[in-house]
Amino acid sequence: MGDAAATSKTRCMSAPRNADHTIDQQWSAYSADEHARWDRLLARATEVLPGRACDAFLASAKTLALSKGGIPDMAELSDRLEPLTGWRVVPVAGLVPDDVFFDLLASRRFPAGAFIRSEAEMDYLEEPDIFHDIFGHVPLLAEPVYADFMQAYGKGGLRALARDQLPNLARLYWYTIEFGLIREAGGLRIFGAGIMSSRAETVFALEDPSPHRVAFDLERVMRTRYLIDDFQQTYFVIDSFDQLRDDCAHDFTDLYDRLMPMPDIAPHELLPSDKVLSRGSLAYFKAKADKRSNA
Ligand code: HBI
Ligand code: FE
Repeated sequence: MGDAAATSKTRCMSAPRNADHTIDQQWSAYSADEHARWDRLLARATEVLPGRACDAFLASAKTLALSKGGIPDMAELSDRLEPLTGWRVVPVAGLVPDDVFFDLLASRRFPAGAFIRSEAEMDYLEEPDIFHDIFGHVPLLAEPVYADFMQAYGKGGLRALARDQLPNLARLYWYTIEFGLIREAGGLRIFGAGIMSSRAETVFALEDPSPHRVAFDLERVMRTRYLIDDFQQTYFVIDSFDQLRDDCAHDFTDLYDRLMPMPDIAPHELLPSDKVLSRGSLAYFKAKADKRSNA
């Protein structure tokens, strides 16, 4: 197969890799189809965001002007982002090892998959692609408090790895950076990148009666298991990015020790101590489970 026919995924996989796992984005090698796919993904996701995405996300997406149409050039985008918060976006071929991921975040570099999903994966994909990573994650990196939180998370990740406590910290990432909600003056909004880059989950997370919506509590979140292949059964709601940054500013060593003997919490479980903003019916999840058991 010649280069012209290669997909961006195969190009990324064969690109020479630097010691920090970054690669050359090879922006000029994306096909017209791939650029058009980005534009379609962006249009579909953006349509549902006004009144649903948090203010900082919408404002920063506008300030950063992610691309001039088509797949963004990460070096150009980084040149606009860096003066704002010191963050840069660096191209990678796909998932990078945990230690590499945390090292990059700790030095204010966000690794973004350089490939774009195939037509068959428009609504769901297993490995973060450039649309999820750039559209979902990068706008909030222009928000100074969120930007500090992400770096603190990277440093925390390096400490957690050294102590074998990654599962607890990964849950924090999942329920905030990927699937977090925030309470704003106008009402509940999304800020998590996993929701942001999924049109269906954007609507589900805020408007469907099925999931629980519970006030964020660091310990509670760190004990809660999550689903990786469906909408979330519980969404956690922060009051501000200051809350996240301040909660994550310290070393979690004592916290991990305290959590160690405590049982995990199931994704759908509510605790008497929870500050429940809305109790979900779980109807969507029950219907799915019924369908599976009848099959
Ligand atoms: N690599 N490219 C990439 N993107 C991620 O989000 C990512 C990763 N490697 C590891 C990783 N995430 C996890 O360690 C964290 O989500 C906890
Ligand atoms: Fe992500």
